[in-house]
Amino acid sequence: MKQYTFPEGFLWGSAASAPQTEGASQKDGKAKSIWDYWYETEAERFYENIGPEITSDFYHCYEQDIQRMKNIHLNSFRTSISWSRLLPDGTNVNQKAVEFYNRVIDTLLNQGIKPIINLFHFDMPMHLQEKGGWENREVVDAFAFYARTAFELFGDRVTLWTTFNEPIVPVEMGYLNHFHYPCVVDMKRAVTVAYHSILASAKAIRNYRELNRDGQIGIILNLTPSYPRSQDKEDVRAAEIADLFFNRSFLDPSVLGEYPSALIELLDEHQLLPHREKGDKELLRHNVVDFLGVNYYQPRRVKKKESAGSSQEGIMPEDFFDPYIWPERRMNPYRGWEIYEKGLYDIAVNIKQNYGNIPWYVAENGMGVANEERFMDQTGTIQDNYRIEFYEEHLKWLHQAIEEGSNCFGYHVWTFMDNWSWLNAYKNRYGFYRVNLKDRERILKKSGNWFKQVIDQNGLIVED
Ligand code: BGP
Repeated sequence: MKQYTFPEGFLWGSAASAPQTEGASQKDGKAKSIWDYWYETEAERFYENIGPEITSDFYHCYEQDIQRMKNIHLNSFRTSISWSRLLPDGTNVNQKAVEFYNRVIDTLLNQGIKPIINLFHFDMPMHLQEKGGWENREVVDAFAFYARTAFELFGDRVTLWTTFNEPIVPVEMGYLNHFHYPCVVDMKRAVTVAYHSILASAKAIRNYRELNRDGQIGIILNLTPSYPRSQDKEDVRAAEIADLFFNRSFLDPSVLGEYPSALIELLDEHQLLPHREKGDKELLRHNVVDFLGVNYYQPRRVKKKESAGSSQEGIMPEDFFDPYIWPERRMNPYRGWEIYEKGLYDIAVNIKQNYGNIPWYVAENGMGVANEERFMDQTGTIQDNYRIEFYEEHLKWLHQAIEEGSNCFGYHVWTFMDNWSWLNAYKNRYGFYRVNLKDRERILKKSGNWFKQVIDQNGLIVED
């Protein structure tokens, strides 16, 4: 048997978000987010017409759910606050929301589960989207106000905060593709959205530091290591550009306090630079994160541009490279994502070598599988061995990185219980607990028990 022991005090837990778990989307004074609005107007865009109104009903079941977390020994849990629940009109605090988040935070703490609270998980309040969302610089200040409000209300007990989860996703899905509202396809506008998101993150960090709370603040990024098809110069260049657009566009300003000059040059060359104002550079330079959360699901493989022509919508990131299908790749066929465990190690090495070995944790890693009821045994337990294997292989690489000095302080899976997904609703299930859609009953899967053991051992004990 081989042991993979993790550092003392390692955070073992899971991640979630308000819009994917809370439900009660129109209850107790919550205003509409873009998701509520979009579902109301175009329900057919949602998988099986299932929208965000109920999701996994955490709003009503949080107490039992936190007990379930405790039952499998999680020592930490990340979720987000819903901006449109806390500040329905952008200015006045909704007391019902304060009560709810207070109860969630206090219950977690009473159970010995450390809360990590995120502020933005793709859920722009609709009244701000009507003003242009992240395209409008006023929204940057609206976010900073929301962040300050949350720090003031909950910062006495929450000591780990994050400003954004995967801020590149609204850019990619909502402004480069029509998969998230507002379904715009325009790279210039996408760049502005990205730029304003990073300004908003920096302003929130500044507010947090001004309040002098006893805690730390970070950002959660989905880092997709970019691998070139070959060491050929043009393939390598293609991978560098993909890395600039999809990783370094948020990683560098968040951790190093400035954009990579290669990204600025590239955007400038194509007249894509956003409008900047005096003081922006200083704001970024002085408000870097204390730690990073890294979501890792899949790598990005690219080759030099071989296919012809650009799209009708003008220049797009894909004009600089083509996707490359590695003949040896293994896929999660349900989600269509490559499984490449070593990617996690490569991320750790990159953070160590190029980002000052900043403290970081795996903020999401997981495997969504469709029709999991196929794997249910006579006792009703889903035998999700594929998920256990997925986690084990990632943990081995993570362990190696830590052995080599990576400053990783935790591992959070996506996710604790099946929850609602933006594009796929409840098609692909990720949870340690199955959520039965008829009555929202939760049933522990085999992987939940496996994780409990991992936590008890503070690592893996596996056959050599
Ligand atoms: C991440 C998001 C999560 C979650 C997860 C799984 O990108 O932060 O919100 O949804 O991916 O992806 P999906 O739900 O698309 O299968």
